[in-house]
Amino acid sequence: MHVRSIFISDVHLGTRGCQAERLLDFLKDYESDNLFLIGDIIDFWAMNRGIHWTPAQNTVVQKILRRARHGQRVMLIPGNHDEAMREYDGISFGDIEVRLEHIHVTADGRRYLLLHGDEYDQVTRYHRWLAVIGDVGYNLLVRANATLSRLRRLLRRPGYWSLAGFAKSRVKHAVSFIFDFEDSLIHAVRERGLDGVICGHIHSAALRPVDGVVYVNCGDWVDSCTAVVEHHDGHLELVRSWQTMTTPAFAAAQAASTAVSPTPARGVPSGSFDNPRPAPLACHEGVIQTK
Ligand SMILES: [Mn+2]
Repeated sequence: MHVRSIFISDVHLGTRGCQAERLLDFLKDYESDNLFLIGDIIDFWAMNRGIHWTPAQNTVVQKILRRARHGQRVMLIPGNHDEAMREYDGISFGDIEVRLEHIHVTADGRRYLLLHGDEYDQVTRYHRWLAVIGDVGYNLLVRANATLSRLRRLLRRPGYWSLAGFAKSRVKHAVSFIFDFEDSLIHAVRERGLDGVICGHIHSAALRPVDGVVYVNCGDWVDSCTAVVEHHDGHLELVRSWQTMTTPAFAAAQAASTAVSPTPARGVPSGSFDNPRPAPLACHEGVIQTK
């Protein structure tokens, strides 16, 4: 499928948790004019503790460089796990532009602020040590999830169930933390008179209108495997990798008509990726008409 733009964040290359194969499948399915990499693409934090670099992760880097070489616009917005790149704001490395943040204008003229978002996360901003401990705990959870997934495959249970996603949706503190993060970003875009924000960082994918602005989070490629795409008419869609992988016909139908309501795969708890807060406008999971 060809789309105008792809937005991905939190790939965490260099870690065991990185689901590079799923990302490669997604990139195979989606071609675009623009590719925005919204932070934590390479995880230098985790690589201080030990590098886990697979051939698939290498291929991810090669595919991205190849897209840039072939005339796609590729922009890297560094996150906190690749903050070393932040020194290079405004510089282009070959065909890849580095920006701390960027205002993207969609095909239908809406202005979205693109940034990783850790600046709006009170935990990483003021308690770096806490963020590092949280990061180690999170990695353990993700690894436990990989084991669980293998078990599910052995037992032939359909779909992909995310333990970390489930835990996040159940833990009250995590939920209020997500709310605080979203609220401060929504406040920021409203102050700046923009139509929305597209960010990452908290590994919780969302695409939701909130009082006149749109909050979009790309999710991650460690746990939920999600990306956001902008279609040629300017509408945004949240793509979940396991859905496009398992049911390509559904993905095509979903792209063709926003009126089609997806049937959640069995065993996938609703609200495990998205915020459990109800959406104020009529928009079914993942797809929103931003017009
Ligand atoms: Mn981050």
